[in-house]
Amino acid sequence: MSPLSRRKLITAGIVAGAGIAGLDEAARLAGRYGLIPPDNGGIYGPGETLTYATQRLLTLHSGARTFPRSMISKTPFANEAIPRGKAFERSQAQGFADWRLDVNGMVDRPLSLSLADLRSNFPVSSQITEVACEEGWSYIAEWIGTPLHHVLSAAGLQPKARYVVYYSIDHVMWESVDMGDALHPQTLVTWGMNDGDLPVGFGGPLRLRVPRQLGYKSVKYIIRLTATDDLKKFGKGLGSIDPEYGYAWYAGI
Ligand SMILES: Nc1nc2c(c(=O)[nH]1)N[C@H]1C(S)=C(S)[C@@H](COP(=O)(O)O)O[C@H]1N2
Ligand SMILES: [Mo]
Repeated sequence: MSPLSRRKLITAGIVAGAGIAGLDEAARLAGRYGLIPPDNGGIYGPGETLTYATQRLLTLHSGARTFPRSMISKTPFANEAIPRGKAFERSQAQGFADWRLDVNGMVDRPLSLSLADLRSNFPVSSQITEVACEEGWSYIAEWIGTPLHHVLSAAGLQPKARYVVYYSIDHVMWESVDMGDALHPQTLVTWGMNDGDLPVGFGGPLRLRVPRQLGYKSVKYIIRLTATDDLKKFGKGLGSIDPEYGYAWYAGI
């Protein structure tokens, strides 16, 4: 059986399971195929599992929509909900010369990369994609940076790693993605936007853009990437900060 038809079959099984025996049965089937998201408890849990499992089977390799240059938003909206904090201000005062992106966890060679390292020692990629907030607004911009998979290969990502957890310098925002998104070519360690450096309002000097998911997965001011096989060890074990406030860990669009 080809991988595609197998995927379709598993999807059909999960969806049929949801119809016949309810969401719990769907969750059980999803579990058999390793498609359980970390926020699978509580009343929304089975629904989250169904969404994640079916999306993953259908769209693992698909790309986020990209736009022509003419559609770049003239007045993009920078949502600055969480204060950046003192550590950010200290680094900003030095023009971010001391900014580091640490790469650790399940890697053979932990890294501590400066902005200059990222800009000159890795392949550069750009994309024109949309940031879509869960609150309904969105904007389109060009994002320029290093695909995350290059950074992970340089660090010697271990085959057993299943997720990448990433942190903002504000010590509030942290998120994670599975390897489907971590290794996807559009997932970008971003240092440029439109025609220049990534402005502070939009996450500069460094932001992880995850264009296949809602805006909150695109954490601004990133300082650390941790590869892991177990999200239960992080925070409340729900995969990221957002599910602690009732949002889905998997926020595919
Ligand atoms: N560090 C940090 N990253 C963040 C946020 C934040 O408050 N702090 N907000 C998130 C949310 S909810 C959204 S929708 C997007 C907004 O992106 P923008 O500021 O470029 O508009 O950033 C995400 N990344
Ligand atoms: Mo958001």
